Amino acid sequence: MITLPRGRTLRLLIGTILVAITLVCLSNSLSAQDSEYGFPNGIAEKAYLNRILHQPGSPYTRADVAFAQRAGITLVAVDSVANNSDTLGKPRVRGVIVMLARNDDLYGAKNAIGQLEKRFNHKYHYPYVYLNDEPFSEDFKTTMRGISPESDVQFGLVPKEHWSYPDWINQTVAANARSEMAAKDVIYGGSESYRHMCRFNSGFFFRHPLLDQYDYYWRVEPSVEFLCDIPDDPFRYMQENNKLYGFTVSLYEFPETIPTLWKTVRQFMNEHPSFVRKDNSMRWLGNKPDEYNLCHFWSNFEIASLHLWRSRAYLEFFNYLDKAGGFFYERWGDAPVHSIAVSMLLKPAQIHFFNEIGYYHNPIMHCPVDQPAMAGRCQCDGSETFDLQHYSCTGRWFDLFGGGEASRRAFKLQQERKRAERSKQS
Ligand SMILES: Nc1nc2c(ncn2[C@@H]2O[C@H](COP(=O)(O)OP(=O)(O)OP(=O)(O)O)[C@@H](O)[C@H]2O)c(=O)[nH]1
Ligand SMILES: *[C@@H]1O[C@H](CO)[C@@H](O)[C@H](O)[C@H]1NC(C)=O
Ligand SMILES: *[C@@H]1O[C@H](CO)[C@@H](O)[C@H](O)[C@H]1NC(C)=O
Ligand SMILES: [Mg+2]
Repeated sequence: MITLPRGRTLRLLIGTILVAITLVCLSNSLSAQDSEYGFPNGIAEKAYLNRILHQPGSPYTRADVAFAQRAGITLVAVDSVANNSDTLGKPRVRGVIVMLARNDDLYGAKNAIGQLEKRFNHKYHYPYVYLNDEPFSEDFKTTMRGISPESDVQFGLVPKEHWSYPDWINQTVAANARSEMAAKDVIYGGSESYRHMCRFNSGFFFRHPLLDQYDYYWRVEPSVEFLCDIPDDPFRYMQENNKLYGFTVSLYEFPETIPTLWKTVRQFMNEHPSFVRKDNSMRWLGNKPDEYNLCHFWSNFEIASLHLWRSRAYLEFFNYLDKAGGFFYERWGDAPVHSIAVSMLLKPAQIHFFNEIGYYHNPIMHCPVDQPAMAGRCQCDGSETFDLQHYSCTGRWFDLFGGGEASRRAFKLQQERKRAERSKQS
């Protein structure tokens, strides 16, 4: 509290000086934003607000602030809702489509991006970033540039330190773990590159310099399919609605791949309670704190905030898991790692189910069921969607946090149709 001195003139004078100082500070910070982002006045303020808004893990400690300063990030609570829907002049959302791929994924990459272009991006021209742990071939680059001629397309090499063993990993132990898992037929259990890939997607992709300038990313894998026209811009939706993570499919993880993951997560939560949101979404992960129900968002599709992963809370979480060694001694996937973090760091309203995006990654399909609203826009049958089948966790999501009425209706239709088919046969 500042108590102003008695005496009207003096109070007025000091008041005026305080106001003037505030105005100078404000205009300085605003013009700094303008020069950094090159937007006209007003819009710059909003874009800037948006960028700093999307930092999970509030309220921040002094250490968070110091960390943010070092990292060049400004922190504000993710909960302080700014109205971003006034997008007069529509500054571009800093969104990017990202694909990690190998040179021999070219055919699948071409297919997946071709569909995304046709369904969505030919109208928006969001840029593409392709990442690879080896240099992309000229053939890959030429072909992928040709698929999206109107978008900026960049090809990046994953730095070695993002795709190799940290020094605390005993590689003999890791190799033994791989052969044991292979012997037990655990999916990708014997693969070394798959483990580097999962660790990279968990802890490193968002640090690639080609992504520095972006706020949101859409992860696409080779050979996935986009089954519906996407008339609205999902990136803009995320930005305007303060969403930080978007999914289409959820399901149960193979328990053999993550024997000690949950134990490690619980240890992290005990040691770092300040990173765990009080109003988090962790109910989705199970009814009892000591048991993980294996639910996770299927991370081969993600539309999310890059700042979510760049936050101190997430980086500490990732480092903790990485030190525990489970990316190599077990086969921790980026899907459960991302999903557990999202559930811990975000409240349900910050997580979005992208129902309208029809999506297929072998062997699972998500198809929007809000028919006939989607009629003519999709090449899939909504009643065949995975969402409410027994191996999906999306029904649990609906139960806990709402939504999904249309999905439930379609599921009922599906059951009725199957019953009718059965009775016709008998
Ligand atoms: N550059 C590179 N990319 C990889 C490597 N392994 C996997 N990827 C990419 O990482 C992503 C996930 O790999 P996938 O093989 O699709 O793994 P998955 O989705 O769990 O399994 P399936 O799709 O069922 O095979 C895809 O975008 C792959 O192209 C690798 O060794 N090098
Ligand atoms: C946000 O602003 C827009 C335009 O100014 C207005 O139409 C809309 O109602 C506002 N939304 C909220 C939630 O305040
Ligand atoms: C790595 O593990 C193997 C097998 O358990 C062990 O013999 C070896 O001493 C370990 N190496 C280091 C550097 O700890
Ligand atoms: Mg895949």
